[in-house]
Amino acid sequence: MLPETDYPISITLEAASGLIHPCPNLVERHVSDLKAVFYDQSAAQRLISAGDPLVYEIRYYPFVTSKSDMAIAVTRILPGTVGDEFFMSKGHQHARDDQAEIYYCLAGEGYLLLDTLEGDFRAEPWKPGVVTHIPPMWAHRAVNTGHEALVYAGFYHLSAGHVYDRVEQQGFAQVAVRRGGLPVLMDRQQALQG
Ligand code: S6P
Ligand code: ZN
Repeated sequence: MLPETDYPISITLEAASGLIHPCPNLVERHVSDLKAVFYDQSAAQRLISAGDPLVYEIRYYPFVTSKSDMAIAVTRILPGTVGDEFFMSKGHQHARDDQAEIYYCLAGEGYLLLDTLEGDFRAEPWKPGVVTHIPPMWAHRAVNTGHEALVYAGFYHLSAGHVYDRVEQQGFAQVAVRRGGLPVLMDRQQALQG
């Protein structure tokens, strides 16, 4: 007889809404939870004072067995901006240097921004159906540049761990901003200088 945890499990995922059933874990992040990562700190503070809106929510299901620890996390980023910078996830690296992750874009449009924080940067354009492999040690952040919610699923090992400090302190090389009504990527240093 196997332990209870070691039998197959199925859950359901609604691509358009990002809902999973069952959903044992829900995390909400408001502007105040990721204030430090937006380049326009005054705009972030104004939004917090005006009610601190929700930026995104994460629903995740841990598939933990006696010998493995995979998980699925479905993130739904709302449309919006802080100043002219699009709503985005906080961004993190994995604590373990042997832990990759796979992201699958389910709804909406935007970018997956990837940065080694040591000189390499990539922006992967996202629309429904795009699957991106995130190699170990690349910090990753999704940005919603559209008018609807951006929904994506991540597949990873829980033991990968999350490190947010370096992203918070250093930022990514580029930011996604709305200029002339359109989304553009620009150097963060240039954005900071106005
Ligand atoms: C976990 C995975 C995602 C993110 C989520 C929110 O490894 O990459 O579930 O946690 O997209 O991003 P963040 O940066 O707030 O954790
Ligand atoms: Zn991750």
